[in-house]
Amino acid sequence: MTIGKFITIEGAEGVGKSTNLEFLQALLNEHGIAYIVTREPGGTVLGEKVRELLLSISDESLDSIAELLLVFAARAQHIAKIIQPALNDGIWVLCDRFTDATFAYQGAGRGIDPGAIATLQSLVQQSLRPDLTLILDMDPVIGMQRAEKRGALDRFEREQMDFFKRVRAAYLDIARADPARCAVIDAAQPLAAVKIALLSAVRSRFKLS
Ligand code: Z5A
Repeated sequence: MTIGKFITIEGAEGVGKSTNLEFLQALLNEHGIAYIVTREPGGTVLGEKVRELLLSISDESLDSIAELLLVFAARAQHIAKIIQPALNDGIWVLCDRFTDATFAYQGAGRGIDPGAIATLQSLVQQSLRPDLTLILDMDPVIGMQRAEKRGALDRFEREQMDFFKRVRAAYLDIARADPARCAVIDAAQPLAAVKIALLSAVRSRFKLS
């Protein structure tokens, strides 16, 4: 049995991850490839509870290290219960955010040492890394305008613009450091152009027609 492919999609607020995931699913359907779609934080019963804790507004502010550990606790469960079993069965995994988000949000955003994040990454993931990461890149001012149109802002979306600028810069740094894994897509283009760029990155990476 061939192991499945692990594709992650990343970017700051409102870049269109959910919208573009649908295009990706259509491509895999065309090729008869079995896949699951999942997300972080989330993907399991425990992970969805953690997601609620992370996104909800509370009177008690969340300590950054507590936030980091919650993200990795959810990830450990997600890998053990969903991601690794699917990959082992030859099923492709499409994941809305993964550890690059931790380097971007908890690392660059909150200022946590990336070395500490890398240590947790090794502990929780061992050798598991995405085969392809699609980074949707856009000026965070536009992204926040899109996010605001959707209604009430969550705990992350209430951050200041500087936070989102650091997040964006971190994603671009990650892509520069690992070009074999990452494809950066200009998400400010009209959706039809984003779709073409995204699907072309996936097709060329996995030699799909
Ligand atoms: N987080 C973290 O801190 N650390 C971690 O390790 C992980 C996560 C894994 C939840 O993520 C939060 O968790 C996240 C970081 C933190 N921060 N926040 N918030 P999330 O992925 O669930 O949250 P999100 O970034 O807000 O994603 P989203 O709500 O799913 O948005 P999106 O998927 O990027 O966008 P969308 O819903 O597809 O599109 C937004 C709107 O723009 C929508 O109306 C679209 O129709 C429109 N759109 C999309 N593309 C276009 C184009 N090209 N043109 C015009 N309009 C467009």
